Amino acid sequence: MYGDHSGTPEQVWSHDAYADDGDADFLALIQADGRVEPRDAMPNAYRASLVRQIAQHAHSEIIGMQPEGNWISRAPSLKRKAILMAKVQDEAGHGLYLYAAAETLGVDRSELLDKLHTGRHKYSSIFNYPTLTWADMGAIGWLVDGAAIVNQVPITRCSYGPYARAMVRICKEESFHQRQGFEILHTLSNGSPAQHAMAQDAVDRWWWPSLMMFGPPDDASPNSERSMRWGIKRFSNDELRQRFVDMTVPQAQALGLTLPDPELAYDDTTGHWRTGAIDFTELFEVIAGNGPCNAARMAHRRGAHERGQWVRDAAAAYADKHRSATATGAVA
Ligand code: BYC
Repeated sequence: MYGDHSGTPEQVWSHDAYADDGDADFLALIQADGRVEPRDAMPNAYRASLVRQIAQHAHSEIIGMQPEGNWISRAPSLKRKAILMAKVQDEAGHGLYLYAAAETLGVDRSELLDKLHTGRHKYSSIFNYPTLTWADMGAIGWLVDGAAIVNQVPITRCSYGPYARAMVRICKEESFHQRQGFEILHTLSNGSPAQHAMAQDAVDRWWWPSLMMFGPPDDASPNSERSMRWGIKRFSNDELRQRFVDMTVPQAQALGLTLPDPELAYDDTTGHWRTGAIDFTELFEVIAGNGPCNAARMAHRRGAHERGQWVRDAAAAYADKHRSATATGAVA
């Protein structure tokens, strides 16, 4: 029975069907484009793959606060500072929704964070590059959030209900982020020659890493086939990458900026923009921990987690106090 919200999660997670690798009811639900809900029986591998993807996504959101957080104190005006602070706070919120979505699969947030901190979980390669100038705030908003939208809008139709629903609000916020990045670059591109050059330099550095965000090419993507069959992913890595390129080239033209690819050309027969070859060895190196900022990002994250221990202790003590006061009737 799918969409059944009765019983406790523990009761359903110990259900026999949970250990099975995809029974007829589950496959029929997926084929009918239905949504799997937390208390539904699901194959172990489906659950594990969702935990893997949602956790990586959540980790990316909170690590993604670092490159932009780096510029809050140096934003060029009060307005820019307020916008950037709101954006970085949005990323924290996205992490929160996504960790909560992962928890509906029976994992604990502290376990997921521990896996991130000990290098057993990945996060997006894109956040291992440095933010060298203010124009990087524009390039991240325009390219990184632009890529995120293309990748994440299809996840609003993911077969797992809580992940799909979390993505609706995230995508709306990413859309605002992308526009603010475009606006920063538009201002710089139409400013002084030095500002234009700063905008161009940022685009030159962020273009190729943004294309790598979509993951390895389809023929080197071990998870894609099954994730697409199960409705976790709706499009392949290469399909989404192409969609992003087609969307972004005209926007670069509107900005008066060039993309750093001499082989970029419009293909009349397919109606798509073709890029030069992407250097995927760089992606694999960054994923393996050898990008320019991997060590710094992880050290900062672990430090922030340790410094936040008192907040978690205080919240737990407050919750305990509230629980015992409620049990003794001291709180209505
Ligand atoms: N970086 O079989 P594949 C954001 C891993 S948040 C690192 O194709 P899959 C934003 C992949 O995990 C951006 N690792 O995997 C935030 C897999 O390893 P495991 C994050 C990568 O899952 C703040 C292996 O390589 N977005 O935009 O089918 C501010 C083989 O790959 C990367 C999401 O997480 C990478 N780029 O497809 C601004 C969206 N690419 O797990 C913006 C949700 C691949 O087997 N996730 N790997 O050990 C997805 O859509 C998919 O998980 C991916 C990868 C397309 C990323």
